[in-house]
Amino acid sequence: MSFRWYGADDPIPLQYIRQIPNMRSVVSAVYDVRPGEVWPRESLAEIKRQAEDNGLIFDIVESVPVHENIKLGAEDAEALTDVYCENIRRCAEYGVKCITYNFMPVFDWTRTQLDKAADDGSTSLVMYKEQIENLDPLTEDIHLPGWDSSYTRDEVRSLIEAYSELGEDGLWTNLERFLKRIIPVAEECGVRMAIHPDDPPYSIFKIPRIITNEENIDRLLGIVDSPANSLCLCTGSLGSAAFNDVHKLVRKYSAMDRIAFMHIRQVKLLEDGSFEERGHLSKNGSLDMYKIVKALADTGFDGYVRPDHGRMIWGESGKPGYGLYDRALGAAYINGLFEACEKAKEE
Ligand code: CS2
Ligand code: MN
Repeated sequence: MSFRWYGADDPIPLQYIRQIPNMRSVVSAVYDVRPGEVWPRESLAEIKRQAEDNGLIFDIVESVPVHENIKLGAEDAEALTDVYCENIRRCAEYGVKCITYNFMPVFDWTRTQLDKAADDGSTSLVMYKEQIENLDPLTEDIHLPGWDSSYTRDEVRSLIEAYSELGEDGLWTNLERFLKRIIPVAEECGVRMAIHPDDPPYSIFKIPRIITNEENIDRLLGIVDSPANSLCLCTGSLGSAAFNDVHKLVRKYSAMDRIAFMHIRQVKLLEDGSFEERGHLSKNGSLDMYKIVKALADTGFDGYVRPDHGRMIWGESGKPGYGLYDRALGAAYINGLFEACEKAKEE
């Protein structure tokens, strides 16, 4: 069981994280270095020291971001991939066993609102289709929550144009080249690379997205058939599209030992394809959490787990999706499901 921590700027102290029952690992990263640069050893040493001072282990990184020029296959892609490999080696030097990353062009997750209030007064992240469909990043200066605000409108426009031209095939080619370079390095230093699925798992604004469904995940895992080329299976991300049967995917890839890291979170799919993040319980959303955890227990999963995003509850404020309280409730719930599933196997 692990918990994401944003380092010194995170309002949640590691000491509180440690107090969550069964908490083992800190999921963190070096946040003050831009993609494409080498992470200073001192920064990694500092995260490790702080984790250990608080009785926790720093063995998961989320994320080492992939520079856009790698995804675009630009001239300096190879040099940037060398830097990436060096970062894998450095993380390993400090005890990291799993590195999460994603291959989403330009933007990480997409939502239209980060504080949608539910009936009980809790707030959560949502993505409403009609709000997205009315936006055009090529003509408007849009700032969706969570998107890298350091891009100017012109930069966003030229990136979007470059990716539309590249298309899915081009993106696959560049992912393939990247994996063939990084996976041997990861293998050598005992690290499992865990790719996070695209969130949501379909194209937005005509930007190609490829880590989206079973067929594409099979293709990804086939590029380098090694446990070092694995998934960060995010139930909420894959579950934001009706075509993904999440517990089936969990069972399949866990049985193949290709899940290094589980992000467990609930999502409620609405009829028009919109979705809302919800509390972790099965009855709160579209995903059957019992079936998901049972699939892991049945297949002998021994990778990392974290409660992914949580709602904001009990008056907490902070980074949307990353408060303490609801993620801690999520961890407690996931712990309970695991205990029940493991004990049932012994009976
Ligand atoms: C996501 C991503 O899981 C999450 O919290 O919102 O930001 C995720 O961390 C990255 O896509 C992993 O590279
Ligand atoms: Mn996730």
